[in-house]
Amino acid sequence: MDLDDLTSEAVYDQVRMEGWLTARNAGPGMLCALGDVPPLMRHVPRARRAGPIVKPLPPELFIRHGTSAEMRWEAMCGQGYHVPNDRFFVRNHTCTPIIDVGSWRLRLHGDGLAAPRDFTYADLRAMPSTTLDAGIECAGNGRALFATQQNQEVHGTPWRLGGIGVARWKGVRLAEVLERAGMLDRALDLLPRGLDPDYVEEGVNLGPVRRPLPVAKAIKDVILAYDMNGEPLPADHGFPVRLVVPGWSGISSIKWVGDIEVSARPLLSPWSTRFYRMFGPDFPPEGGKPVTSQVVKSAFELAWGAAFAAGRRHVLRGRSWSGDGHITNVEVSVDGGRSWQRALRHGPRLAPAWTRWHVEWFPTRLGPYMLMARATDITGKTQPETAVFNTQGYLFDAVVRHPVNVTAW
Ligand SMILES: Nc1nc2c(c(=O)[nH]1)N[C@H]1C(S)=C(S)[C@@H](COP(=O)(O)O)O[C@H]1N2
Ligand SMILES: [Mo]
Repeated sequence: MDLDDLTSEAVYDQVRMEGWLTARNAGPGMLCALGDVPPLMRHVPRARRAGPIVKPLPPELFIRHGTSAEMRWEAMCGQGYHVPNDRFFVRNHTCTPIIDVGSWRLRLHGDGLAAPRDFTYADLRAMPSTTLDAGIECAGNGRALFATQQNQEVHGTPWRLGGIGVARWKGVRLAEVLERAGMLDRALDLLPRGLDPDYVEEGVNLGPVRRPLPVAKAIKDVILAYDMNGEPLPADHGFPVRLVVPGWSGISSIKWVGDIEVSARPLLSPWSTRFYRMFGPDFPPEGGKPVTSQVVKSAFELAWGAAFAAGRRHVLRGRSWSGDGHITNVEVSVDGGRSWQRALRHGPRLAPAWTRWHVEWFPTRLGPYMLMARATDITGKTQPETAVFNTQGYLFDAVVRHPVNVTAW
C-alpha cells in the first residue's frame, strides 16, 4: 500500500486514523487540534421543512426505511443504464431540507485559503462544466442479508440490495472551485458540510453530516454536481449542489453542501472515526479496516420471490458493480449454486458505475428456486460465499441467494 497516495480512500483513512489514535493517546488536549469543527455557517434559511423525503415513494418503486428509501430492483427491469431520478434510492440521516437557491451560497473557508470565498448558484453554473457517469452506493447496502443469509445480527438500515444508484451527474470540478478560491499549497483536507438538520444519535448532537476528504482526491475527480440525469438535482438528492466522489462510499458524496472548510490540518468527523469503520470480534476495539471503496456485488432486476411460468423461456437480467474497477465476468446459478453459467454482458461497463448482464432460463420443475449471481472485477476479486461479519453490517459482498417461484400456467 502506497501511504502517499491519499486519493485512495483506504490509504487516506488509515493515515488519518493513525494520527487520531496517536493524538488520543497523547491526551485529551491534543484531540481538538485534530477533530475540532468551527461553528457551522448556517446562512441558508430553511424556509419550509418537508417530511424526511420530498419525492413520492410509491410502494412499487421503493421500500421505506425510516428517513431513507430503498430502490426496488424490479423497478429497474427494462430501464436503461442510469437509474431514473424518480426511483433513485434516498439515504437521509435526518430529512431533506428545502433550500432557496437565490440566497444559497457555497462558502469556502479555513486556514488552507488566503480568505473565505462565496460562490452563488449562478457562479457555479457559469463555470466550465463536466459530466460523469457514476454510482453512489451506501456502505450498508446489502446489510439485511447478514441476518437473512448468515444468521448474524447487525445494526443499521436493513437495505437489501437497493441502496445503490447510477446517474449522469453534471457540475463543476471541485478542483476548479478550489483554484478560484485561491487554495494555498498548505491545504491538506476538506470538510464539506450538508445543510440538512444536525444528526442526533442517542441524545447526542453530532452536528451536520460531514466527512473529511483529502485535497488529493478532491482535485483528482470530485465534482460539485448541480444536474442529475439531465435535470437540476431533485431536492432529495442534494439540491442545489452535492458532491459526487467517484469510487468512495456514498457518505462522501455530501448533499446540500453549504460550506467547505479548507484546512491545513488533518480533519476528522464522527463519519470517519465512528461510522464507516469495521467493528466486531475480528477487528481492533478502535475500529479496524475503514470502509473504503465498495465491494463487488450483483443484483437481479427481479422482485424478491418473483414468480415465473414453468415450461417457458425467460430472460433473467441483472447488474454487477465494484468500487475497484469494472466487472470482467458474471456467472449465474439457477440451482442454488450447484452449477453456474456465464452471463452475457451488454452495454457500457463503467467504473465506478455498473455492468448489465442477462441469461436465459427455461424452468420446468415447479416450486421454489434460489437464483444466484457471482461477479468478478478487474482486480480479480470474485464475490465470496460469506461476507465478513461486522457489527454495523457494512460491505456485504457475498453471493446473494435470491428466492423465486416457478408456477404452472
Ligand atoms: N448532507 C447529507 N449528505 C449525505 C447524506 C446525508 O444524510 N446528509 N447521506 C449520505 C449517504 S450515507 C449516502 S449513501 C448518500 C446517498 O445519496 P442519495 O440520497 O442521493 O441516494 O448521500 C450521502 N450524503
Ligand atoms: Mo450511506
